[in-house]
Order: sequence, then C-alpha cells, then structure tokens
Amino acid sequence: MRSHRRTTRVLGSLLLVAAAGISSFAAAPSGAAASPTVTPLGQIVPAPLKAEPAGPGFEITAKTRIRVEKGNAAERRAGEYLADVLRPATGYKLPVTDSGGSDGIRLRISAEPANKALGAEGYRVISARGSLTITSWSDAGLFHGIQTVRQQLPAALEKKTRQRGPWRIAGGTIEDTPRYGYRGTMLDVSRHFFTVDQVKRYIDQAALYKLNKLHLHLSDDQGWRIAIDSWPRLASYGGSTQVGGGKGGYYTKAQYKEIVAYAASRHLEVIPEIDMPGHTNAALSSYADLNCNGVAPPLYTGTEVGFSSLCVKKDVTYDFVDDVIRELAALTPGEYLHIGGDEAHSTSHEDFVAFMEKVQPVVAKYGKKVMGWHQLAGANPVKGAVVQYWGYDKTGAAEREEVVNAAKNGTKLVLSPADRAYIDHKYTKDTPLGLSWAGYVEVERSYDWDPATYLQGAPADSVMGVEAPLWTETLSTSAHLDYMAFPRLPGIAELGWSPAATHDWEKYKVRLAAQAPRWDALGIGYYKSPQVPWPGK
Ligand code: TNX
Repeated sequence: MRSHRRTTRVLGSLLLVAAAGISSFAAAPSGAAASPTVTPLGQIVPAPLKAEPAGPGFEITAKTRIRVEKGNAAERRAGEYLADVLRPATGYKLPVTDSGGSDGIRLRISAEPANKALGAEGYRVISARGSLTITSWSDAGLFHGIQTVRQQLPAALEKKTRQRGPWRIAGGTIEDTPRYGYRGTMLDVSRHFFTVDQVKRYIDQAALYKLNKLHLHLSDDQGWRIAIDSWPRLASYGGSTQVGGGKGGYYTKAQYKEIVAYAASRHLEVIPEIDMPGHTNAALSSYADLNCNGVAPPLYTGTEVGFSSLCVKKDVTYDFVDDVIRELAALTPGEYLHIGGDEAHSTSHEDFVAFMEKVQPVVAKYGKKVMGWHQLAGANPVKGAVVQYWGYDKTGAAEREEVVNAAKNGTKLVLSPADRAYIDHKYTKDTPLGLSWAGYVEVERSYDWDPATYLQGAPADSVMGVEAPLWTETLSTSAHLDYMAFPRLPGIAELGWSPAATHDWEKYKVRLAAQAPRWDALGIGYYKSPQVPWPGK
C-alpha cells in the first residue's frame, strides 16, 4: 500500500512535468529561480470538459488591459471582479476598458451558437500570445471561466500583497460546461452562528470551485438566525444562543440581503432552509403558543436531535408557517425554499404527512419551489419538489425505496450521501473536529463515488446534482470550517461539475495537491490528508 502510494506520487509528478512540457513556459527564464512553473492547461479543479494545449500562452503584464464591450454591464461587472482578483498580487493597474482593441484579456458574453452549445454555465478560454479570451453565453459562464483562469495562474496570485511574477497562463483552449446544474454546499448557521463576513468567506471558497448553490440552514433547535418581522422573538430570543451556550446571533433582513447579493455576485443562489416540523426548539421556546401544551420549553444548547416538533394540530402553527415562508420568500430571488423535514422523531408519521400536505402549498403560494430532506419522499412531495438524499451505506432498504420511488415518479434528487458528502464528518478517528455517525469520511472516500449511480434504482436523470452539507455542532470558527471543507469541498464540486469520464482518484489527487499552495496563500488551513501527495512531501 505504502510503496504503491509512493510510486503513484512519483508517477504523478512525472506526468505533471511531461504535461508542463507542452507549454513553452515550462522552463523558468534563466536566473529567475523563484519563477513558478506554469500550471499545465486543464490541471485545475474541477477538471474541465476539454483542454487542448497549443502555443505559447498568455502573460499578464503591467500593460495588460481587460476589454469588455461598450454598454455591456454584465461583461463590465465580470471585468471588475477579475481586476479585483488580479490587482493585489500582480500590483498591475489592469484597467477595465471598452475602448476597442483586441489584445489583453477579453471578456465576451454572446449568444452565438458555439457559446450556446456550452450551455448556460459553460465557457471557453483561449490563451494565446498577446490575448486571453473568455467567452460564454451567460455571465455565470464568464464567471466560471474567470475561476479557471485564476487557477491556471500561480498560487501567489491569491496573496493580498504584491508578489513576483511572471503571471503566465499555459497556451491553448479550454471548453467547459458542468455535468449537473445543482452544485451546492450547505452551511449550518444554527448550531453555531456565523457572521455575514464569515459566510462571505465561505461563499468565495465555494465560488473558486464553481459551486452555484449555497443552502443556509437558518433554524434548528439551538438557534433561529433570520429576522421575521411578524414573529420578532424568533430571532431576538430564539437566536440568542447556540451549541455550548455562546451568544448566538441572527441576520437582520438587511444583513441577509447582503449575503444573498454577495452570493449572487459570485453566481451562487442562496437556498434558505427553515427546518420543520422537527428541529424547532428555538421557535417553540420563543412562542409558547406554538406548543401543543402551550408551554414554552427552555432554549437548548446541546447536540441531541429529534426531540422537538411544531404542534401539527393547532391552527396557529399554519399562521406561523405562512408568515415565515412569506417573509423568507420575499428575501429570496432564487427558486427554492427548503422546508427541512428530517428527523421529525417527535412527530407521528400521520402528523408529518398532514403537516407537509399543508405546508408545501404555502411555498407555492409565495412563488417558490419546495426542497426538503429525503423524509419528504414519505409524505407525498408536490410536483416540482426536490428531495435531498442524506442516507448512507447503512440506510435501510425501505427508506431508500421510498426515495427511489419518488424519483421514478418525477421528484428530482440532490445527493448528499452522509458517508461521502457530509463534510461535517471526521476524516479519521484521530482528526479533531466533526461527527462520525455515518463513519469516517477521508478525502478519497468523499471523492470516489458517482452521483448517477449512488442511489441504486433511481433514474440517472432524476439527479439534479450534489451538495456537501457542513453541519456545525462541533464547528464554531472559520478556521474550523476551512479544515472540514478543505480538501473535501473541491472533490464534491468536481463530482458536480466534471464529466464522469474524467473521474479518476489517482489523477484527481495530483490536481488536488496542486491546490494546496493556493489555500496557503488564501489563508485556508486544510487537513493534510496522507492520501494526497501534497507538494514538498
Ligand atoms: C443529521 S442530515 C442531521 C442534522 C445533524 C447532522 C450531523 C440531517 C438532515 N439531519 O440535524 O446536524 O446529522 O451530521
């Protein structure tokens, strides 16, 4: 095992060198010992659909301009974003200009057939002497193309202060488009509260790997995190603590809108979740009326699950649900509202079904589509509902069947298998943070599965994509989030983006390892898994 690993590591580096040889920049200019080698075209995460190395490639210099078309606001926005990414480390001016001319970095959104053929999120990058062109049918595609260019540049680009170049990009053409339209991660801001800035940091990390959905778990037993005007105590009281008894917190509507807008600027759609009818202690302790016995329980700061339930038989429950969904829908430009539905162990099955029967139409009434954890499959999901599968290798056949049958009947699936995609789980028994009810989730295990076949019997076309949930019972700082998400989040992103034909752990781990200097430059502290051939090891 050990020697096998070492052999593949050496082989991997040889392959890298060989591939770099295609680019004429492979050798650093004489005397420039510190010059970084150019990243071979396509050696990025997620792996692109196609990368064809050719020619000498492009170099960003002090004279480079970023060219957009006159009057094209989306191109200009992308141009300004790209300039913000490039300016600190290069120290160059990089003006964004619409003055015409064909040299420099050119950003183009157009509906020409070749762009349309790459789909709504696809893009093409052409790197040649004198010009680097990114084209797409959409602004999202252009943004993803920019992430590709970023990864083709030296890792030092990510530093906040001026670094030595040269800033070269291997020559050739990348054509790229995602395998799945849903590529997400979930952040649990309920068990521990995370500030707007902490959420923005996580959004930027997700965007670097072309994720396009941020699911926010906004309520649970331990905390209610979003201001609801018609039920103000949800946030002011229900949000006043967290796991371990810390002070918690909540987002005002203005702060929440700031998160949504920031995510949108990175082409991520925010999917807010209010978990119901279980996982509701924070709400139940804020309003006595919501309890069947009319008595508000105390706030909860432990980590048990399954003990709370909204009172399914009371009318006030549905006034509450209507108000919350109405206010949340008004804050949500995206299509989906997530209504939870997991681990409702204190709700009878009959009540659970009755509750979902009443609540799903409320989501539609406010113009949104239902998303729910896969338990919703056992309660007549409405047409257009999406269920999120979080089972694992020990999930019973009956439970799996329920989801498979829903999928056969047209319900779409987002896959978050807990033994693969749960990035809140410990890597090994010895890693410090995380849970392990679904086993340990090392980097290879987290990457090495296929979303199209994971849930046996579900039609491949029922799978909308993948999501990596980051539950936070044991996580309370950005450093904790970094350590759990890296290096697993890029692997889930690759499963969502890259063609199945590129899936290969031995090759992936080499590309993944090459990301480490970038994380170092970004200040992301990651888990140095012994499964990955990290540089300098
Ligand atoms: C199960 S996954 C839960 C969460 C926990 C998580 C921890 C799901 C829908 N419910 O309440 O935070 O496990 O891994």
